[in-house]
Amino acid sequence: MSKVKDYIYRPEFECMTRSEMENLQSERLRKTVELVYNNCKPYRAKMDEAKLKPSDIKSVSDLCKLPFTVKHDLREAYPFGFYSAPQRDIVEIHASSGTTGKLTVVGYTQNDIDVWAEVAARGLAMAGVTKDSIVHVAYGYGLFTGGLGAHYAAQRIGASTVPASAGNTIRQLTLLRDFGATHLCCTPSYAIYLGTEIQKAGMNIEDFSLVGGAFGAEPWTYQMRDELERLLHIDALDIYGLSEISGPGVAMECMQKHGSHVQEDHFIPEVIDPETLEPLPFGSEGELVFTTITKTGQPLIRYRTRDLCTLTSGKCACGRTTVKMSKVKGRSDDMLIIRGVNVFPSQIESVLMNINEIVGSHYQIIVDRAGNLDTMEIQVELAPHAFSDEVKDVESIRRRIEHDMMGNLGVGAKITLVSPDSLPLSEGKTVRIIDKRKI
Ligand code: DLL
Repeated sequence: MSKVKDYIYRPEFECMTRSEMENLQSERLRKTVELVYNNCKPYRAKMDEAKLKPSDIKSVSDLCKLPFTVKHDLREAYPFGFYSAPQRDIVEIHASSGTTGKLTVVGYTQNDIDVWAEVAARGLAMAGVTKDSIVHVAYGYGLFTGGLGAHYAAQRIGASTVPASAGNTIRQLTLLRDFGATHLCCTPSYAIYLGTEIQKAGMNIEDFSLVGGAFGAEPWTYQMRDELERLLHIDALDIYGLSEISGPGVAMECMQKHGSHVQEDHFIPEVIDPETLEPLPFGSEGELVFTTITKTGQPLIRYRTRDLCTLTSGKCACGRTTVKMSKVKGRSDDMLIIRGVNVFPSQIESVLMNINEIVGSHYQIIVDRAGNLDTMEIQVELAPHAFSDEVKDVESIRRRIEHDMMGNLGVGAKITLVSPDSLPLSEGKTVRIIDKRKI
């Protein structure tokens, strides 16, 4: 029997009729387009190039006229070139990995933090979080949006929030049990890990008070949900988000456990064909694109997430009418998510390029899952001149690379040095990534 009582935090928005929603979206879209055209140079340039004026955008049906935004645009404007607000109005800055190791920066006004807290609170309400709940946040705090996003959501609802942050499993379990946490927020793989460690730590799940949790930042399957629910005796719900749009809470699964409701009065979702860039109808799988319509610090127009999924419309059995997105089925680029941390192969390459004892371009990344935790091994070829019989020399190069990787990627990787010319060379596209995880 389910222990979670899903309730609708903001029925006036989450249960709107389609025409009410479209009217609201149209009004907010017009304002946003006006705002970015007048205040954000890259958007003015994009719209001028497309020969568009803000007055050409009258309703959501005009959305398809607007140009797309991609991660590369944000990187080119690094750090603050995508702001639509003056620096003095930005109250918080987050960042996530960019394709070349340069961070993708997101500036939030107080309004944007309020929007984020609101949407994420709607999400936690789906997991039954109320003022009486104790929410243990084991997402990392910092530039990553997981920790603070879940934190803002729990505080908005008025729950007791435990900002545990990531790491130190025994301490996490002790806090969870002793503080009587009712809800856990962390990556699904870490939650499973916590679950499997309970017995090993000499603890008993019966002594915990957990009923539910919001798990995301990385793709996970229905099978993982079953495992997580069995291990922790909870209802495990999916929470989706990305820093560029706001953070966790852009969409969240309700207790129907079949798709995540997109908070579409704040973020308009579209699914496009990643090749032709044409919008696809509901029910078709494609790349998810978002337009923010209430943010003021760094609103984004038609931002290509690279996440592949399907959108569906219609009233959900939970009572909500907002569009639902399926679980993310993969990505249309080569970004890897390792224990919730985004990693691009190009970041790894740029670290390797700076180490002259190795052949920086000869490497292979092997991603796997040990138990339920992601592992990453990077095999790199030593340059002939560095190839020595002295084990200690080789070991010191290996440790240096491991250290630099950790510093640059924010997640550990096992480095294996191999002899020159031992990695497979392919005729066509080099296979850099071997992902053995079954997701
Ligand atoms: O991962 C925000 C977040 C934190 C979401 C905590 C949920 C919970 P980024 O670091 O910018 O932001 O990474 C965004 O992570 O484009 C997806 O590829 C992936 N992702 C996030 N949530 C999910 C999910 C945060 N529930 C990128 N399922 C996104 C699958 C997810 N993938």
